[in-house]
Amino acid sequence: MPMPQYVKTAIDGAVGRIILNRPERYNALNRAMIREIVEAMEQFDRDETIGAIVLSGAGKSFSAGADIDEMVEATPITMELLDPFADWDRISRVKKPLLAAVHGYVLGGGFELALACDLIYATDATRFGFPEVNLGVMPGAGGTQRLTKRIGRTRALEWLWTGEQMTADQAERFGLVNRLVEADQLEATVLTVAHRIAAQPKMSVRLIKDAVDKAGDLSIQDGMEHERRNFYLLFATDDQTEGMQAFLEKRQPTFKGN
Ligand code: CO8
Repeated sequence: MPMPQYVKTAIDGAVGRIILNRPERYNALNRAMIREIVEAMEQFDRDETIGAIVLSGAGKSFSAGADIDEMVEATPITMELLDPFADWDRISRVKKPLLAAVHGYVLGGGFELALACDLIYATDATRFGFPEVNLGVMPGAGGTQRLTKRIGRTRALEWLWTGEQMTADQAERFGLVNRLVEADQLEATVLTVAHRIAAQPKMSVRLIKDAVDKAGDLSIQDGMEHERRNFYLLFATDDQTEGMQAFLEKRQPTFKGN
């Protein structure tokens, strides 16, 4: 794989880190950058030593959205042929927890990238928004769908139509972020959560994400049947034996991740 140009990656114990690294453009997402982000996610997803993946942005902001320079000459045909969203779609196939630590501007495609993550931590000065309408377009990487599912139709429409920026407080009130913290606490906070999750039995974490994802698509009864199959499957793991045995023996469990 060629050296990534727009992202930095790092491994911090059992946590894989992906840092958007195009700060001079507010981490505007060009196609190559999205591919690098997705490939880094997939690499960590395959790495047995990694239990959680943290995404963050270098410089003043998480991301000001898709790279407008790259889109300005686009036509429906060039986009159909380039199929830029094929890479975005790969994000929803990542099985491990994805945590986004966002600050500064989280706009357009940057907001969509954060919404594609499982957990979002933000600073109290973060600004969220979908300004695409101001450019004569609209979100294309899941924004209308994910925002609506999270905050409801009427609220979503107002933000998407006006293109206005949402404060961190509003985002928290709408349930879009897990926690707001001071800027100098963001990295420590998200890493603490990521390490906590990464230390949990890996198959439990994986099948919990799989079951929770089904809650958005399936009827309650089908969702519960899916959940039950995942529950049964966990009884095939050593971590289930260890977790329950440790409880009965009144000791801390030692999980092996299988
Ligand atoms: N694309 C390209 N360049 C950008 C972007 C962007 N999204 N955002 C900022 N930049 C560049 C600026 O052009 C500028 O470059 P230069 O120094 O060469 O002039 C540099 O970053 C710094 O930006 P500003 O001078 O504008 O800095 P300010 O502090 O004045 O403003 C803002 C910061 C508010 C973030 C402002 O730059 C801004 O409004 N940016 C655009 C935000 C936007 O409209 N985002 C939505 C883009 S469309 C989208 O995301 C569609 C997603 C669908 C997925 C698409 C997949 C193909």
